[in-house]
Amino acid sequence: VPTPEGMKIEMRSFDKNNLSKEEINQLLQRPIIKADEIIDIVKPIIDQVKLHGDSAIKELTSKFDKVDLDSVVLTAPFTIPKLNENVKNSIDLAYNNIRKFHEAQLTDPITIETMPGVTCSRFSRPIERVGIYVPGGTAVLPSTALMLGIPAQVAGCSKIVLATPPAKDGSIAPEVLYVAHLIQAHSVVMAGGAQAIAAMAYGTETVSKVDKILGPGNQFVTCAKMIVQNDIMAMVSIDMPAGPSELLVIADMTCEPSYVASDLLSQAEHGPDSQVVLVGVNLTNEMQAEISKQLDEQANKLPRVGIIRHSIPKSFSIQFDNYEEAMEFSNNYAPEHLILQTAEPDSLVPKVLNAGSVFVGKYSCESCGDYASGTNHTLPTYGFARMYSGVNTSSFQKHITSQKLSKEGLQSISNAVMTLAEVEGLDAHRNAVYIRVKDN
Ligand code: HSO
Ligand code: ZN
Repeated sequence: VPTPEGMKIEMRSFDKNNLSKEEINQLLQRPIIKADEIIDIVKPIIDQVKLHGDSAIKELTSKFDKVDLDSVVLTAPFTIPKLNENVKNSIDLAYNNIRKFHEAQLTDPITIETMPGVTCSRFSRPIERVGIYVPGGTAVLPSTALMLGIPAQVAGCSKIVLATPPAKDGSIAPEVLYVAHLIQAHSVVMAGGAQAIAAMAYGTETVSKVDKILGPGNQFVTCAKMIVQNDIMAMVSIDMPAGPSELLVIADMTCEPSYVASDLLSQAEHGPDSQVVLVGVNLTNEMQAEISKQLDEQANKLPRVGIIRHSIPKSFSIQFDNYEEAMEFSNNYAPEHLILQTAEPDSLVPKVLNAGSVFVGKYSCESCGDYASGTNHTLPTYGFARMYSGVNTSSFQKHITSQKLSKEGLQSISNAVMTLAEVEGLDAHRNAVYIRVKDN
């Protein structure tokens, strides 16, 4: 239930000592996504785009975004309206930091001799055509265009297609266009939702078909990505499944209550489903009350307080007796973002097993990572931090292996290969070795 206007905006609060194991497990659960209902809506949209291409995109954009498009695609070079100098410089600063960090992720080829004369290598190549999805909705997100476009550019993708829904007047935000220019995008698809995903997966008269689609989005976008990934005829992959955005803060008595509250709110303002969690280590009642007071006070001054009235009541704080328990809870929750506001935050980092990205110490707010420090903000949500990494340079690459055997190398490995081929009953395999070594 959203908090009505005039009522205190607060999280539910728990102490692990008053909870059963089941109740703690319950808190780790994310909101249930009604996948079937969403599939029923998304599937026909995908089929429509597959069948009717651009005309379907125009029809759906008119229906959902209330925009009548003359053409679906803007192709580089883009005409960029003049940006405010400070905005331009800020985008440039973010671009440079994100670029540096993602360039550092480029890996050298590996070559090793596994045994004399048997050389194995691995090298990377860019995925050629990539589609990056920049959500519209309640906020314009040039930062997401940076986070997806820069690693694509660094990896060397030859065609970057950016899709984003147009504003009510049919335009694309100048900041997003400027980023499209910086990342050397090939084209901008002026569409959002499942229709944009379908257009990039299958291609239309004017939208280029891509090999991989990356980027955050609402439930319809995510569902569309999952469907096209499973359609072998589309021959396209995606970055990861996604749910609503989330943050977990671990705080002890050395934390700054106003900072903690500001961090929780920065994630809570994203959307009504955003979930924020405060994990306290031995916080006194006074400290908990101070954080709660700060949260309410700061929230009520924010333009997006309406969204926060939905997200904060769904969120919670939970108290633990020591750092080990707090870390265990965090690892089980596997948050998209983890902030450590404790006396010795560095000492907790080695204990992080599951998280999308970690913010160490009280000056490391999530906002810095969201925009400009260098790390990527496209991160696994919904507990998928257990097995997925956030978007990074290798998200835009394939790793190819190669090998070279000398005559002597083949000789020394031949018995093992022929024996294993026999075990598997695959005689042609055995023969490919035998035919080469029999005369020696
Ligand atoms: N916190 C978001 C990313 C973002 N923040 C974009 C601001 N703009 C990802 O969970
Ligand atoms: Zn954010």
